Amino acid sequence: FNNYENVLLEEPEEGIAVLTINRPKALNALNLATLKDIGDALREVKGREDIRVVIVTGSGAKSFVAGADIKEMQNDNVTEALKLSKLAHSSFGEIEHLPQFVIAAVNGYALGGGCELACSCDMRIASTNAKVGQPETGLGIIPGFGGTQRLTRVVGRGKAKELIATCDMIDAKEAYRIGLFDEIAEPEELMDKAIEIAHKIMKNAPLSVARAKYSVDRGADLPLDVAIDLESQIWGEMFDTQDQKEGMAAFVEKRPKHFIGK
Ligand code: CO8
Repeated sequence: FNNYENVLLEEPEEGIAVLTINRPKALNALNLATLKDIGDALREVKGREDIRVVIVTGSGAKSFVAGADIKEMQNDNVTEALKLSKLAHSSFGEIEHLPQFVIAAVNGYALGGGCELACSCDMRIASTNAKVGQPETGLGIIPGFGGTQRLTRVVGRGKAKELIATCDMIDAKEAYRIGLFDEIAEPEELMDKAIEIAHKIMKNAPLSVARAKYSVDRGADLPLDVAIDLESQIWGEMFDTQDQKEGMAAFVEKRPKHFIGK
């Protein structure tokens, strides 16, 4: 992998990439340079077919991402603020466009843009010391990195509006209760838990995982009958893959399967 100034991109084991937001002195707050690095790193991962799962986390024990960089945007005018928001949308959008499955390992504060980054991932595992919230209305702005949209799709309209309007910072247990976090683990077990889930995903057919992710994400924004048609179309296409033949033959012949991603 390339070197980036504000993120670390590593492959701790074959098939798994870990993207660590790495500005610990600002609790991993997202400035323009970091948002650009996130997009570039994800585009690099997209080109690596051997990578099956990406884990996104923050550096240090305290914070996942403490939001957009308030000091950098403090004096922004409307045009500059829009540039920041557009860059974030393009970088976070890469996560949804990746064929790989993306797990957020939320290791501490996930505030504002941090919560929005976590909501862009395919699922969220958090450490028991994680804290999450959308503090924007207390700063005189609104969530601008997808928070009013993706958070709503994760927890529903009522909870999203409550979190945004109150600026409540909730703990991991409460975030788990409302479905914002899918799993919780002790801080020292967070990465192991993420990797354990990655291993389960990696046993399955790569194209199936990628196309199912696409079907869930695209379908969620379509009327049900259109979404069902989309699912049908993709389901049918899977019968034109070698992995469908392999997966079913392995079952019938009672032998281990060997998927090739084609
Ligand atoms: N931006 C810039 N610097 C930050 C940020 C941030 N978001 N968060 C923390 N830092 C810096 C602090 O300024 C401090 O730096 P220094 O040592 O130079 O003073 C350092 O990180 C450590 O932070 P604290 O001393 O504050 O640590 P505490 O343990 O006391 O507090 C908190 C931790 C509770 C996380 C606290 O730092 C905090 O409240 N941070 C701000 C959280 C926040 O409001 N985030 C939302 C930002 S807005 C946003 O994300 C909007 C996204 C959409 C924007 C759309 C634009 C168009």
